[in-house]
Amino acid sequence: MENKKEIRIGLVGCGFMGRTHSNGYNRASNFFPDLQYRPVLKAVCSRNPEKVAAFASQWGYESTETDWKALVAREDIDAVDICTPNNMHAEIAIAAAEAGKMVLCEKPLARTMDESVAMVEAVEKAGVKNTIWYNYRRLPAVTLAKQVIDSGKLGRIFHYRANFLQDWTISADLPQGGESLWRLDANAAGSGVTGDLLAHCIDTAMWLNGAIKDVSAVTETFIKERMHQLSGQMQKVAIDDACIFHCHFGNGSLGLFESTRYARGHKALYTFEINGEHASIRWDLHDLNRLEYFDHADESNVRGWRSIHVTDGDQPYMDKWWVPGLGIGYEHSFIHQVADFLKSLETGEPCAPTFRDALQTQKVCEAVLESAASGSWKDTGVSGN
Ligand code: 4PW
Repeated sequence: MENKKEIRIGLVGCGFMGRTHSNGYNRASNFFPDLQYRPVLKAVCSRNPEKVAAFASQWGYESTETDWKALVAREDIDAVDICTPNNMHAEIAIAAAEAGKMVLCEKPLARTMDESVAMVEAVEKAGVKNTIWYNYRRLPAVTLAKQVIDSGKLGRIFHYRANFLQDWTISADLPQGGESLWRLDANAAGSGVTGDLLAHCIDTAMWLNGAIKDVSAVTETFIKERMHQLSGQMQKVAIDDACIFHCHFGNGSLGLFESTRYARGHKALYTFEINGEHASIRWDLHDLNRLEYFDHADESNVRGWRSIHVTDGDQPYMDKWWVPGLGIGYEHSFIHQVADFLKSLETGEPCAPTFRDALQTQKVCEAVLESAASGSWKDTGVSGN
C-alpha cells in the first residue's frame, strides 16, 4: 500500500451512479492488488449539504463540497468523476480539463453533438486522461464475447441484435424532472431511451462488431404530458419513450436494436445476439455470468447452444474473484472499470472508451433521433469497418 501512487478522486453527484463508482473505487485495490495506483476518495460534491455529508460518511470521502467549481479548483484533486445528470456533463468536464484534471464521466457523453465535440476538444487540448463509464463492456461474459469475435471463430458476421427493455415509466402519474426523475426531462437528459439505454447497446455493438454506418429509426412518446417536479406544472414530454432502429455495420452485417421503458415485466433486460457464418453468441444481463455459444463445427449429433458459465480464472477478470463457479454481479463492472483506469495510468495507454470513442456512440444516437424525426435513413458519420 505504502508504495502505491495515489489518485485523488473528486466525485460530483451522489445518486445511483455516484454509489456504483464509489463502490468501484473502494473495492478496486482489494481485488487488483498488483496495481501501482490506488484511488483516494478525497472529496464528493452535491448541492445539498446534508445529503453530501451523509454520502461522504457512508462511502468514505474525506471532505465535501456543495459547488462543483470549488471541487474542480482544488489542488488536492487529480481526477474529477462526473455522476451528475447529463446537462451538467459538458460544463464540468470542460472546466476540469482546463484545470488539468483527469476526467471520468458517466454515460452518455453529453446531451448533444455540440456539447460532445466541445468535451472531446477540451480533454484532448489539455492532454488529460479521460474515459466514459460504459460499464457493460467490463462484465466478464461481455469481454469474453469480444475475445471470441476477435479470434475469428464466428467468421463473417451477418446479424447483430440488441434489446434494452424496462417498464418503470408506464404510469402517467409519474412526474418528470427534479433530482430523481431527470431521465424523463429532455432538458436534463437530452433524450430518452436513445441516450440512456440504446447508448449502452451501441457502445457494446461498435466495440464488438465495428462501425454503424447508417440507421433508420422510429421513436414514440407514449405519455405526452407529465407534471414537472420543479415547476409543479403539466409540461410536454420531449423524450423518446421507445426507440427501434435498424442499421448497416461497416463490415456488411445488419443490426436491429430496440429499447423501451414500456415493456411491462422487464426491469433492465439488456440482451444481444450475434450471428456469424460459423458460430453465434448471445448474452443476457439477467444471467450476466453466462455467454451462450453455438458452433456449427461441432459434431452434428451433439451440436447445440453451449452455455458457458464465465467464472473460471482463465476467463476475463475472473482470476481476481473467488473460486471457479462463483459468479459476480452488476457492481463488478464498475470495479473493473476503476481497475482498468488505474492500469491505464501505469501503461500510459488510453482507457477505452475515451471521450473520442464515446463521440462515435453519440453520432449514432444523434443519427437515430434525426432519422426518427425525418422518417428517412441517416448516415452516422462513423468511419471504419
Ligand atoms: O445507464 C443505465 C441507467 O440510466 C443503466 O445501465 C440501467 O438503466 C440502469 O439504470 C438505467
